[in-house]
Amino acid sequence: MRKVALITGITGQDGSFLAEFLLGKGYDVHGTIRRSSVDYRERIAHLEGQPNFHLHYADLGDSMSIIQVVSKVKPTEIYNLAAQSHVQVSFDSPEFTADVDATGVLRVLEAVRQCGLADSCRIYQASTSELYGKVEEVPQNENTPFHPYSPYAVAKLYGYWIVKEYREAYNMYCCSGILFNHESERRGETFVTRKITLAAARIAQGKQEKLYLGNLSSLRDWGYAKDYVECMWLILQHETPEDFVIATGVQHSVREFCYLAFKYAGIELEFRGEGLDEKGHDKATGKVLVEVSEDFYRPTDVVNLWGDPTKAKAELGWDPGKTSFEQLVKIMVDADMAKVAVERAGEQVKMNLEEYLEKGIVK
Ligand code: NAP
Ligand code: F7E
Repeated sequence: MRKVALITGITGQDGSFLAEFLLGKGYDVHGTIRRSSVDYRERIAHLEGQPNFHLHYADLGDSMSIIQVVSKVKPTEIYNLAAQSHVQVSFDSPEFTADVDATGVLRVLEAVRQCGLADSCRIYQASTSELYGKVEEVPQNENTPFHPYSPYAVAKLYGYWIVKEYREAYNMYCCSGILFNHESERRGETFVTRKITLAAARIAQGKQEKLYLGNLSSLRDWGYAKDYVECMWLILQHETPEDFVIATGVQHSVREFCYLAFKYAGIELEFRGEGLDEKGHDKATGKVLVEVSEDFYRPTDVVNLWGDPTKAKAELGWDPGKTSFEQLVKIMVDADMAKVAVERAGEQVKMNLEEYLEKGIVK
């Protein structure tokens, strides 16, 4: 049987892990990339050149490009991961977010129908715990009512419903994974976890003075992205197309994440004060290393996400406890400590070279 996967958003955190996972399972993996003046393909650079790994230009805002790639590749599975995925950015670019995260999903579904693949191609939609937004119950499961609380979440809610509509109207195998936050050493640097681990590494190695954050009390159910992409695949292997909540079932605050990340970087923090006046002090020196800035507060913020992965555990056999919160933070801090050390070594080499050139030691 042909195993051909098409991943939209392959250059992203999840897309890169999923591509590795599917290649390991013997799939032909095709991914869509966007043209940009600078190439940002570092997450998948190591896969390029493999015989069963292929890239195509397409944009979720351009239905013709999607139809073209779907008709050419004829995938047996589509993983629609492409999105404007930053909640804060969705307040600044709400129309673009709606076009890609809402209408973009419709474009993928229609492309599959118009290419005559409705009966043969399974579709995974990257849905999100942000649908629960201003939460109506804790923890959240597949039956919890939605209350989206950002332009991003509202757009993703359309994606969720249009997938359900196509499943029921056209009997298509399409479903949504309602994934809670998942992070990794490949996480974008403006999401709170990565912002923290990178800053902790830089501060520990003398490359940054302070870290400014927004709401420290916000609660999230954070998992490891590598574990979550396996679940995307499991959802599409299920006998019937169904939606699943994917989460660890464990909740922590931004403050706790921050404390642990600095601890792994060798700094013990002590938080004092409240609200905008709260500060994270280095316990050993008393120096303020973390401050709160209003700039990182959102017009409406989702503050109490906590997932209940019972269904995924029972029906997919997925293990939500594979990577603990502590292990996740450690993986991220270790990777950023190494990254900063390499950057420092590079700077030193450059400085030495400049000095040698100046002194005429090398020409
Ligand atoms: P990410 O790192 O931000 O990656 C997003 C991907 O979408 C990138 O490859 C990006 O391409 C691509 N993209 C953006 N706009 C596009 C457009 N107009 N046309 C085509 N591609 C476009 O996100 P992620 O963390 O991997 O998340 C993957 C998906 O899961 C997203 O849909 C996200 O909303 C959803 N999700 C994520 C989480 C999480 O915690 N990570 C939780 C729930 C749901 P460029 O590289 O060119 O920008
Ligand atoms: O914020 C608070 C912020 O930007 C988490 C996306 O992958 O997960 C992600 O969305 C929390 C929020 O992720 C800062 O207010 C405090 O309460 O890391 P984040 P997110 O908004 O949860 C969901 C499931 C997705 O679907 C999305 O695609 O942390 N926070 N201080 C901060 N957040 C950021 N970014 N920066 C801060 O300085």
